[in-house]
Amino acid sequence: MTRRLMSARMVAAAIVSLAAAAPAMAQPFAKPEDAIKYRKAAFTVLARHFGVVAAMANNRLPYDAKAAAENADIANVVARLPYAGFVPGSERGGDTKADPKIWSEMPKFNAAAQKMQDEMGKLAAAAKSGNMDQLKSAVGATGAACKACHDDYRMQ
Ligand code: ASC
Repeated sequence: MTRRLMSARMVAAAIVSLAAAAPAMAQPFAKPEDAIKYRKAAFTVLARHFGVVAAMANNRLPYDAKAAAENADIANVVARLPYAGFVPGSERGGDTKADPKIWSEMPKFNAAAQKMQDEMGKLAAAAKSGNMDQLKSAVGATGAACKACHDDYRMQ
C-alpha cells in the first residue's frame, strides 16, 4: 500500500468518525415547512412518552416501574430534538402555532427549553428510582416547565 493511499484512508476514517460525533441537527432543513414538521413531530413523540409517565403518576394508568423508566428515558432523549427545528425563517411557511416572538427573544426561549430539558433529566432519574413520590413530584415540575413555555410561546 502506498503512503498516499494510506493517508486517503485515514482521512476517510476521520470523516466517518467526525460525522458520527456531529450533533443530530447538523443537516439544515431544505425549507421552512420541513423544519416546522420536524419540530412538531419531535414534540408529538415527546408528549406521548411524557404522557405515559404522567398518566402513571396521576393514577390514570397502572404504575409499572419498568415502563415508567423506559418512557421517561425516551422522553429525556427526545426533549433534546425539537429545538433544531426553530431555525431562522421558520416563523412561518407551514402549519405552526409557534409565536414569532420566539425568534426575537431566542435567549429567553432557549432558557425555557433548557429548563424543560433539565426537568426531563430529573424525571428520568426519578422514574429509575422506582419511588412514586419522587415520580409524582418530577412529573409536576416537568409539566410546569412544558406549560410555562406553551403559555409564553405557543399561540392558540
Ligand atoms: C403533557 C403534554 C404537555 C404537557 C403540558 C403540561 O402531558 O402533552 O404539553 O403535559 O400539558 O401543562
